[in-house]
Amino acid sequence: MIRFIHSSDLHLGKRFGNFDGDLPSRLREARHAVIARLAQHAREQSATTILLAGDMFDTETPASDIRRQALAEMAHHAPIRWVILPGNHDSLQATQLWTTLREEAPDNVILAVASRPIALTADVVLLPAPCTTRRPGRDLTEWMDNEATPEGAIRLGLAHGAIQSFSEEAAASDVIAPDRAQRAGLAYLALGDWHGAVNVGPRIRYSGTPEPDRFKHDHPGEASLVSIASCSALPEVTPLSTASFAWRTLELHLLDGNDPAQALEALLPEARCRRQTLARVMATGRTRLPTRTALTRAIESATPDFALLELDDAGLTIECEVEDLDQIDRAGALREAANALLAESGDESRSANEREIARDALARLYSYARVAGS
Ligand SMILES: [Mn+2]
Repeated sequence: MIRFIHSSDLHLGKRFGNFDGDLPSRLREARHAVIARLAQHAREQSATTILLAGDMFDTETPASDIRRQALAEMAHHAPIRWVILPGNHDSLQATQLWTTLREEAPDNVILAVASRPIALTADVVLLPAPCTTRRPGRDLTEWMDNEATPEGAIRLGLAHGAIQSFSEEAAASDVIAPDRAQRAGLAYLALGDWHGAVNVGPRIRYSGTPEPDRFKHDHPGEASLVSIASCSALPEVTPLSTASFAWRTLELHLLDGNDPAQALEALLPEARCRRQTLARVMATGRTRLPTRTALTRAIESATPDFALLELDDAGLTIECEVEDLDQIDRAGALREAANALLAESGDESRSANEREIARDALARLYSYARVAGS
């Protein structure tokens, strides 16, 4: 019997350079804080071991504070054991990183840096497949098929990479055989790389990242609690919530006549959660310029509540009536600019990006004109 926590893709030290202000450091700090949260779950659930299936670090050269503070936090939670697997972001090619980790790792941290079995207990053997390079170009789990272990032992696999071409970033030649658990007689294959939790089969699973780092997956951060009774028993998997930030894509469908402020408010999470929420509002539907302006105002008014609030209006069609353009001006240079932007925003011979720029500019021109005229 073994009970452990499976996690991956902590990406400690990730810089989040595409965001402004305090947000990058808040997101970076949240990734570090996940270590303590995983340990707390392990204690509460009587799990003895935490398997990290690759990409613990975001880069091959994490800053020394990132590395040392992570190891100090892990040491603090002994006797819980941590197993760290090199992923594609922190592969074995980063020789300096792994040499330093070997010198600094506390006793309760196991570095799974070789394709060799590691005895976790008398009857549980871990078969790790560390990433040798960023793009290994072959299935690194293949060796597990022929590796003998004591009779009746529970065989656990640990690997990082794609099982299909839906990987975060690996090339197709790196694909892990989706039936590896079956072929290698594994009770469970713990995978990392995909940042959302995915059950690939009864014995093979991506834990997902414990702290989401992008909008793509639209899935709360979690880790997997895994209990296995014997080498033939099916693993029992329970998700554990681990994230401090939520990344949410919210679809706002507008029709003209809708009050965008009301529609937005109905969509947004409750006030207290907003500080820890990054939200992207995807507006769709059709509106006229006044509604579009009211939507921008509603977004601007809610923005200070959030870690991040963005509007993506690429799917929103602006219907423009002459009377709307009349609000900008009845004639003259501004009106001509508005006419030109309206024509560009609907000109199918232009790229989607050009049309979007024209649409945004027209909406801005309208809102400036309204402010100036009011
Ligand atoms: Mn990753």
